[in-house]
Amino acid sequence: MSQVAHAAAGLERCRLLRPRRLEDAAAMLAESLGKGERAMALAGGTDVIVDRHLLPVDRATAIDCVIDLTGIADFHAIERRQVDGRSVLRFAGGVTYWDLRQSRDVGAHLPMLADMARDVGAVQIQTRGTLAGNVASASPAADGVAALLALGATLELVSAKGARRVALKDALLGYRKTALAPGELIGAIEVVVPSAGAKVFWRKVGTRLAQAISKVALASVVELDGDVVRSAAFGVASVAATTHALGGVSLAVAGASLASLDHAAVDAAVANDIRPIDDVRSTGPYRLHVTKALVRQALFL
Ligand SMILES: Cc1cc2nc3c(=O)[nH]c(=O)nc-3n(C[C@@H](O)[C@@H](O)[C@H](O)COP(=O)(O)OP(=O)(O)OC[C@H]3O[C@@H](n4cnc5c(N)ncnc54)[C@H](O)[C@@H]3O)c2cc1C
Repeated sequence: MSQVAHAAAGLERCRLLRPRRLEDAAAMLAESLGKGERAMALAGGTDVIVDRHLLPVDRATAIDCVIDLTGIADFHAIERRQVDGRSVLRFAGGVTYWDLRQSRDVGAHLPMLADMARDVGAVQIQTRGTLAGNVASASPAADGVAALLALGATLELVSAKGARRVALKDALLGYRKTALAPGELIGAIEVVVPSAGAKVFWRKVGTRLAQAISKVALASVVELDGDVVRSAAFGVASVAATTHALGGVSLAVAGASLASLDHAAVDAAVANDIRPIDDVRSTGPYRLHVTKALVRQALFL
């Protein structure tokens, strides 16, 4: 069931639809796009509303139809199940940072995600902003995306044509650009819980914790066989055009023993992976320095 209303969302007039089921949301999006309308999904609005209000009226793109996802049943669900002997956490598309902080499963099995959520904005943002919205916005400074990259997350994309699964690392195509096709919604995000002996790391460096976008933020999951790195996955924010997976660093350390790792070689791999820039929050050289330091902490502490 849906409710239809006319709403003044910011400066423009648009049709507002509020579906109760994800399939209905996908159908509404398809129908609106099929009519040639400009349609978009709205979750917590913490990116959308800010972006639209920052733009001068004449530069804001008119939107014909907004699909409000906040009425979808069970869209805040966090479920844990066993798959091939590993614990998998599934976050429905409406899961907020606050949901992550409150979840017993996250607290018990993946506290790094709750730590990340605690560092996003302040409580007001955490209760509205969603993990899926963080992914769909594809900002280079996305804390949630950094954590999900380190966890090797998979996106479940839903459209009127059906569902497909895409690895998050393959879904980030460039600055604010994702592989979501028009009409696709993020229905859920899944991660495999790291093994008990893994080194799991989160650290955000910014001017202050609350409300500050990061100068650099790093998440990592290092799986070990004794002292040998079986795999190392990273997600780092604010050092490249997209929140970045540091693929070169992962390759440089895989199979090596931590005790014998060449720190200079790891630093060189970091420098090769990222393209930090100067902006209002920091400088490129400082960001490079901090990223190297965080990668060392993640590997060696
Ligand atoms: C004051 C403030 C502080 C902030 N601090 C931080 C911070 O410290 N770290 C950080 O990473 N971010 C921060 N943010 C941004 C963060 O709140 C957003 O990135 C948030 O996660 C986006 O989720 P949302 O639900 O609000 O998305 P919305 O704003 O509703 O939507 C954002 C985009 O995602 C799309 N979308 C939303 N849900 C879906 C879905 N299920 N499927 C497909 N597309 C979808 C929308 O169409 C839109 O294009 C901050 C924002 C503010 C205003």
